[in-house]
Amino acid sequence: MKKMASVFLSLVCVFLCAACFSPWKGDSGTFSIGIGGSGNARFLTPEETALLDHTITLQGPGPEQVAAIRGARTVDFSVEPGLWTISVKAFRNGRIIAQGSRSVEIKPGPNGVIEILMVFVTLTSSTGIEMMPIPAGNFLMGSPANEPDRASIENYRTVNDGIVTMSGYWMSRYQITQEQYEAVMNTNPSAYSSGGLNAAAVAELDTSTFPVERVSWYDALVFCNKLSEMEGLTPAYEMQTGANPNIWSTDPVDWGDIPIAINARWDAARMVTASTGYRLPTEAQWEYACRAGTTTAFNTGSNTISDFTGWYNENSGAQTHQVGLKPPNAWGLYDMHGNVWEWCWDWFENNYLEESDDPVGPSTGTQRVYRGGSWENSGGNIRSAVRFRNAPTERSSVLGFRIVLPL
Ligand SMILES: [Ca+2]
Repeated sequence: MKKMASVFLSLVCVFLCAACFSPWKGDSGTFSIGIGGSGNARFLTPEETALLDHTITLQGPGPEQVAAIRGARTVDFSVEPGLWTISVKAFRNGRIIAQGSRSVEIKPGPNGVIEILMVFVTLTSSTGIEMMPIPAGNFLMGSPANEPDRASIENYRTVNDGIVTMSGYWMSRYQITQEQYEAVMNTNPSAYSSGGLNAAAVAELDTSTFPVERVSWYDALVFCNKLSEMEGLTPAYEMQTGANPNIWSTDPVDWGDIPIAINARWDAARMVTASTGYRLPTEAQWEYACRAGTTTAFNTGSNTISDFTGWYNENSGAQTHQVGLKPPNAWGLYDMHGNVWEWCWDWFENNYLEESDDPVGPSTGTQRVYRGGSWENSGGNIRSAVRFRNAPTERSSVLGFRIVLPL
């Protein structure tokens, strides 16, 4: 005899869901799956779930059952009582985002609540760039008035008491390295490399996994779109072509040579709506990921700099270092503090705009923001809330970048 069982994909805590089940009718059976977990896993928000495709597979005493659902949170199965293995995979644009499975005995009638631990899968690009899942959530962006070494440009927004709401995204675990940059751009401009301006400082070292530096904001845009093309993603940036201002293109070949002087056409680059490709973090994405839930001056949970916080002027020996040598933050990201500054998308403005949902900053400006501090800065200047900026043409041995992907 077959029993009906409904699988509820619940993206909130299963114990909270239990109260909202519909009552049993006839010989139907209903159970709930809560997607969540521990360690590198977390609960997805309903907003994130709405973006994902789920494949649910049941294997047991009867024929295998498979359901594919998009965005929805419930699906019905008809299964015989017995021991079944329930597997759930979550996809976005064909890439697996998270997966989990567990075995459960399906009995006639109510089966209660079943939790499936969803472990996030770390994405790795063909060039070896690891991307870590950053959960959706809220945070207080900026620094409190009593934080040492702060500046007024770190003041909280007044809207929503300074609380900023973020969607989930992926962020590269490390700063883009010299070998990753070279694999995409066929050049390594870094000062701290064998052919670089500061080659003498690293004469005995393999710098392939040192952060790339001396890259402009314009260089970073080209890197992002080229990498997206290599990965089969739709590029995130478009700009008017050099030949025809009426045509917008995502192909860096159409953009022409990367300018070394300020260029209005490059400054007018814009995001492609719903693009799936790599991009620079917004300033909000950068600080939210850096903090990883902390509210202290540093993402270690401390207001005091330590040797393990990152590479800064008192421990760097006046040079960059291989990425990933200092401990990661709570979300698995390395070198958010120090080593090299990291370009963000945003135009710089002294005061944050009063936008509290996924802020993207001003629509125009003259300087782009960078974050996190570098090997040459004091501890006070590698804090989570520190903001620096420069012209998008700036190429400096203290300045690199990392990248993000939409969920
Ligand atoms: Ca950094």
